[in-house]
Amino acid sequence: MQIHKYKAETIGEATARIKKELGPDAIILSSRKLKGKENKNLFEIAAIASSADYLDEASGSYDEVRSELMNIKDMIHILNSSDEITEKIAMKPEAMRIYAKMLKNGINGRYVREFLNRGGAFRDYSPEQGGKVMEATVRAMMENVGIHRLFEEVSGGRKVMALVGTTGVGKTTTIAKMAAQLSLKSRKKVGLISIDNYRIGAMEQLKTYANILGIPCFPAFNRKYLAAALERLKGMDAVLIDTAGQSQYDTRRIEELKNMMTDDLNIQTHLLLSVSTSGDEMERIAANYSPLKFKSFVFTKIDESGKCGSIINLLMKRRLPVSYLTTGQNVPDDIEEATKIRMAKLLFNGN
Ligand SMILES: Nc1nc2c(ncn2[C@@H]2O[C@H](COP(=O)(O)OP(=O)(O)OP(=O)(O)O)[C@@H](O)[C@H]2O)c(=O)[nH]1
Ligand SMILES: [Mg+2]
Repeated sequence: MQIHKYKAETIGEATARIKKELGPDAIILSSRKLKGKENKNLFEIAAIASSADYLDEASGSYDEVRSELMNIKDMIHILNSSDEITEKIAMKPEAMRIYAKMLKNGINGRYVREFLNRGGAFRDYSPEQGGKVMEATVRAMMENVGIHRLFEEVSGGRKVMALVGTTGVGKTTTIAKMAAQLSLKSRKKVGLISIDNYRIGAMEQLKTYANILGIPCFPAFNRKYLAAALERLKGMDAVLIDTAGQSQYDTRRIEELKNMMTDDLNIQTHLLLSVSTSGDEMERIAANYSPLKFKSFVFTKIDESGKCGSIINLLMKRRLPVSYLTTGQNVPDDIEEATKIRMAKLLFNGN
């Protein structure tokens, strides 16, 4: 294994040379700022051509070494963007690792730097304090994540909730999961209403779940029907309303939905977003659905995306809490109430 050493004024310059000369599989072994007058502003980076070289010769547990190398490999990503911050943390492996991990999970670089800064990653600390910096960085991120317990007060007065979102995001399935959890586990009286008048078979889909659970289910074609259905479900602890999927660009239909669920009906609305949707689209969906005054986000299809950083990118802009996460197609099991711990793991580690 041949170790190559590079000197350059910026880390970015050095990594560019490493990539050019040693190829894309190059691994950075160490980086340090050189001391002495003649070396002012110079960095020295040691690198090898590929991880295979290193693994052949490395002692100790193979898996351990490999995971360490992957961390180092991630660093190449961030070293490529040689900005002021990168230079600041270039000598701090722990901070670099957090930076790389968060970027890799899709969190916007601007936010990662903000969390690192608040977590103290740019201040002086000893290597042993690295773990603390990581914890403080994750805490700084989590200050922006609110949790909304949807059914907390189900016992005191009836709760009426509508799930809204784009087509196929998982509204009907999520309602079935919630209804099953509430009626089977929490022994609550639950009723369902479908105001999906667009898709053929929409009502049948919900009714099938209602029949399995042995709970009432009504269609509502307009506001009058909706008010009547709510009246019939007066004795319930919770009423869940399934709505038709609306394109975020179809503002007319979103308006129609708003006019149907008038304020006097006391319906709380929650917006479903699939984590496999791009960050920009999530933003647009949240913006275009805002007339419905939704109270929380439900993130669906967590199982279909390795990266969940787009969630925090959205929460930084739209400061609303998260209520539920859905993690698969199985009814009723693939649903989780959002908790701070779960969200921290999801945002930091990915799914
Ligand atoms: N992998 C995965 N699939 C899901 C999840 N939630 C729902 N689905 C699937 O997504 C598809 C659409 O789910 P629906 O519940 O019908 O979605 P919808 O929002 O009601 O759709 P429309 O009523 O047509 O707007 C179905 O195949 C579900 O099984 C999830 O958390 N993970
Ligand atoms: Mg549906």
